[in-house]
Amino acid sequence: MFNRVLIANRGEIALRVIRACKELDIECVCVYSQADAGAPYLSMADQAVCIGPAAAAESYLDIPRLIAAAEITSADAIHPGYGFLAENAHFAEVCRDCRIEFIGPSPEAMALLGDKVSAKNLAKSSRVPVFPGSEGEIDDIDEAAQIADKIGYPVIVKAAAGGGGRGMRVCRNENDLRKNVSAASQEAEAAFGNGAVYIEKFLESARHIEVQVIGDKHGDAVHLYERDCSVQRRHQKLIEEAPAPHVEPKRRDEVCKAAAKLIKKAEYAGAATVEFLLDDKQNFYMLEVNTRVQVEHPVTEMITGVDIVKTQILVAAGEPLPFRQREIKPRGHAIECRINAEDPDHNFAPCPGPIHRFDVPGGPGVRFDSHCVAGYRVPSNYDSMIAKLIVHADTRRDAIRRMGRALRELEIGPIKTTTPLHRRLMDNHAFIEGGVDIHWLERMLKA
Ligand code: MV4
Repeated sequence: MFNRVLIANRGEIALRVIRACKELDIECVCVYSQADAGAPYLSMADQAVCIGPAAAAESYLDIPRLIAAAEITSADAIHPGYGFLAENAHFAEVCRDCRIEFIGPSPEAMALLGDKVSAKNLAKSSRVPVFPGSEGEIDDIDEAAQIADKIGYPVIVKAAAGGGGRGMRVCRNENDLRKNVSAASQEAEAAFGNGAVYIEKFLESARHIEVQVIGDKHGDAVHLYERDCSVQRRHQKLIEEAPAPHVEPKRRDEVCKAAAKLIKKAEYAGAATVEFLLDDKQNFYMLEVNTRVQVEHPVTEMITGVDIVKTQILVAAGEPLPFRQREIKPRGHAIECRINAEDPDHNFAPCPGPIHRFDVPGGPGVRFDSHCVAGYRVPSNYDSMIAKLIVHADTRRDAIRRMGRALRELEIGPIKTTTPLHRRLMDNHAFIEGGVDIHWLERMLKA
């Protein structure tokens, strides 16, 4: 097992990894930028190392500074959290070259699944359902137009290296397609250094379902069931839950098994998420694979009892998965609300600044993951998520009522947060009914 883990991240996920290390009796070192100096979660690590100024490019994204921090503190592993360098195969490779264990997949597995064209090809050969479209990368616009004719409009152009909605264009006719393919390719080249694009059938309305998976270095892989993340705005998730409501048991079983098969085939060691769209006839289509621990991992932890972050560390250290697929029995229902320092009444404008009041909810079935306390100042340099409120109960209806109760216990001020919006959503009939699609929240906010 590792002696010392360096945490190459900040905020709530840094604290989540600190907690996992403590429970595994592993020392941890947390890096921080000047903007995060003095943050209370840093004193919960065994050591904290300042790695640079507020700008992420000169701190949390600066590979030489992170490696230097690991070497100076004799850390034998690095946990990247989510965001920043978590899905950067070059960083994973530099860690390997420096004989520091990257707590995540090998650079090869990360590159294979991180590229959407190669992930989709692997999915096809693993009988994981995908949208009909181009056989891999488009290199001829006339050929692309032929494919689009065959599958029928609308189609969507996507960047192989994109993710989370970046580099996508919907095409409703051949004119759109001819314009969008070269524009998308140029944009992708500028943004990701990879101009590869592909096309597939565009689905107008769907739910976003994702399967949590985890593999070890001995060729074993299991799934931890699915989450529904359809409540989102501009590709930012607001609410996630598990299990996904109103999914036929047979479909759920198929998609979860398919996701586990995919990462087994990739010889993937670590935690990953396989994303799908679910159409109104309950057909699944794979979108992409996230090769990191995700923000919303707690809802899966709550229904399965598996500690995903501890398991990430164990498998990175070469341990076999400590459970078998048949031992994973989902129980009850979990919901997570993301508490962001944003004003939902003013187009979700970021609201950084000092927090004077920070009253956190508690009681049965409530989990509150946050690095914030009263007296903390939310820096303006990073993501606006300041807390995650997670509840677990026997049924979805009970979980919604419990979330409503917990949201009324939560008081954060004077900065604005997404809390009042979440309170409204827990009383919303369509949300309570369950099965809302990925466009529902944006439609609701306009109305
Ligand atoms: C799609 C799609 C419809 N059809 N692909 C957006 C993020 C990226 N992961 C893939 N995305 C989409 N891909 C096809 N073939 C609709 C979306 C999409 C979306 C997906 C998940 C969650 C929210 C979304 C919001 C808008 C569009």
